[in-house]
Amino acid sequence: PAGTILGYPRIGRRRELKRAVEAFWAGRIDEAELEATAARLRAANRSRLIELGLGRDDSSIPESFSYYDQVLDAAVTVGALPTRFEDLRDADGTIGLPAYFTAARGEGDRAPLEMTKWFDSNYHYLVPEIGPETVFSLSSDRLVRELEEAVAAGLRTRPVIVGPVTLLALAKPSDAAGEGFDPLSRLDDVVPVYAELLAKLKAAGAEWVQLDEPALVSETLPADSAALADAARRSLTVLGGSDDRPAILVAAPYADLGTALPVLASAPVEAIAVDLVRGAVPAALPELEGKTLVGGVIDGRNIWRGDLAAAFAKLEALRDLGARRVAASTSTSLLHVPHDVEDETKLDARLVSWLAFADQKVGQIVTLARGLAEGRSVIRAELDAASAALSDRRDAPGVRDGAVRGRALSEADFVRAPYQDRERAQRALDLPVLPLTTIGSFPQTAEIRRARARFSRGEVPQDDYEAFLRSEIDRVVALQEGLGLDVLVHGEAERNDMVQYFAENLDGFAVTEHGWVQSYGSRATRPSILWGDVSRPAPITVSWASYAQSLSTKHVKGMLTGPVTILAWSFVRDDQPLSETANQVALALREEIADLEAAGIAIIQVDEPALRELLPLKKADHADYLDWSVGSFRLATGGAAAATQVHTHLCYSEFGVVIDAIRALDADVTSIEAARSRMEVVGDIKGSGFDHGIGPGVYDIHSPRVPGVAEIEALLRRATAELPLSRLWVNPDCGLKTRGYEETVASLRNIVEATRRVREDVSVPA
Ligand code: THG
Ligand code: ZN
Repeated sequence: PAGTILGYPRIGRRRELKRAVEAFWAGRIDEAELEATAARLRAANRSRLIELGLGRDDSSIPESFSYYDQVLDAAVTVGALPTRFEDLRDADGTIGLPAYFTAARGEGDRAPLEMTKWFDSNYHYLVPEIGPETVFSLSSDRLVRELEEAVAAGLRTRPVIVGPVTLLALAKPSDAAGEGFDPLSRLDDVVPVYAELLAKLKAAGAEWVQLDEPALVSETLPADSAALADAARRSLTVLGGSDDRPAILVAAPYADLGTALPVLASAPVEAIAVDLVRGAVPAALPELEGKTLVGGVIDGRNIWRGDLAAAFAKLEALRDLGARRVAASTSTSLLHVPHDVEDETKLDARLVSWLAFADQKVGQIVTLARGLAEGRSVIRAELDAASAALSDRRDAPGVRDGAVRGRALSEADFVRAPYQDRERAQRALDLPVLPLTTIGSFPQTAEIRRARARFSRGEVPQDDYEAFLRSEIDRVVALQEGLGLDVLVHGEAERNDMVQYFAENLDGFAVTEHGWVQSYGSRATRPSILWGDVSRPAPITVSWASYAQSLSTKHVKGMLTGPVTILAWSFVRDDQPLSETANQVALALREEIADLEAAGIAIIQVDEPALRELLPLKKADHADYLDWSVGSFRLATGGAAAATQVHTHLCYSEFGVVIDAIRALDADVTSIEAARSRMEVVGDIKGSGFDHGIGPGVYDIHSPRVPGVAEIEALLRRATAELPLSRLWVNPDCGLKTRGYEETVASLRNIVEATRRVREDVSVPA
């Protein structure tokens, strides 16, 4: 085919898959009904792609469905199930849906597979566990059945599966594996199972198959680039060497392939897909004869209509490399973008004309493919229309705002008073040893969600809604006072999402109605669209924070989301460097901080849970990223008085890669996740020389389990043994919004009691 996409959203235009999967988990529908709903969704997606112009029978439509996650799909296909789930296989050894979902979500003592970020995206995959004991065998024919389903409907689609190198490179050693075990060492054992799968797909009618090998572009995985490229060469030699297989398309998106590209070019496969949005068109490429080069020129990571003429020019440059054929594609799967901008009836029409969600991107691919087949002149009108939209965007009001751009920054804006001076000034806060606090959000009850939904539908007047929110704050403040916490929060009942809330209250952002993007499993977010220069028309959080503060003599924290996280969890404009956009958001937050201070808020938390997640895949890009990301946080907080205590919160405990950045944030207090790793992270903190306030979490909020007093006490003692008492804080791992009140109150009560016990031993008489 002259045009294709690497994958399509699978959650459904109205999140139908989420509803069906969650209904199945709750026992409201049975497996057959879930399968039927999923089959209808797949059929609807195929029809939609045909309607948009992809071919019925040329393998240009990817078969890229997943019930939960594509990495879990691949692991299950090759039978790489951790031993704790082995007994859940069907009698014939097949891994069916119940075992699949149990591996994803856990059950009783069976811990689920760990979840982590998929490359530098906001999608989370499940981490396979692989050891010397893993027995690889074809254990699911789901992909074969989905192809058969398409064939039966008269279509020839292209099955997509995560390839063997990426599967192993993303895996972690199983519990049974010895020290230093490398999952990639099992490559030769897993490849034959892939070969068997390819033979079955061929027998079922597949003409092409797509192997996703994005691990080849990453420099942030445990395996180095040379080892990954070598593994790719070995696996493709075997898979390509078989004559009982469909044609193979190897896709390695998310960044430049670098030295892995020649390896793929010389492998016995029929097509290679390269990311030409993040990567460059190679200058030359030997050994391409007979191969198809699939140019990923339409950005799969954002929602901009973009420069179609420039995309076409990249394809023309690819043609000069001497491949047999060149095809147009998206740079990555369209998994990262919402379905259809036509569904957005409330967005400004002018903004809509600048946008392309998945379906519009498919339309762009079809256009480019026609241009490749019939010549540039036949698509002139489409190229011109895209260019016109681009220049309309460039000049539209709000995209460039003189008042925002006119502000000059100086070095001093990024620097607060020296930490020692701040520490001294902050003694006026009069906090006890081991101050007790929470991360910010309290449980989002069904009542809160209902009230917000009714307010946003216009069914409840603003005054009533705000009165309801104040009554929530009354309750949450009283609860914290009763428990004996030292630094209180207002609970964030007014926020749907920690990014969307700010997007709704800042100029330069738009929010969507149906723009859902899968985050993990059945969960999704609606990233906001950051389209213009960012400014703050009015204070955002001040009234809630000061209302809460009016209820207590204890300090109430002001709660903000940091600039890097706001960028990471939005679709960000692509017409200027991220650093510039980040500084605009930072300046808006800086104004908010000044207003919070003026309203008497003495402790202000600026969360940056996404600081790690935007870290580029290429090491050469790390320094620049850390420079601007840390810089934007410092710009946001740099105006705070020495006596104002600035907190930050990060949602992970892998201190390693970003410890220098965390230190450079120069927050007075940093809270991090630590409970799941049993406080192991305090060793890393100590080793790194980190010397500001630190709150290693003592309560794993990801689980409904209530930690006991003795257990929390042991964690605290481990922390006090390693870190200076004067800098230690006591808090849960993360916000409490996904927990219920019952377990939250029980857990906080135990945290307070454990802290009381530790304080008794450590307090020195004044
Ligand atoms: N906000 C935003 N992006 C995020 C997170 C966030 N990305 C990373 C991380 N947190 C992802 N984690 C989650 C956790 C829960 C949900 C989604 C992503 C979730 N979503 C609801 C669902 O799918 O049912 C919908 C929420 C809603 O109604 O808005 O539960 O915190 N921006
Ligand atoms: Zn967190």
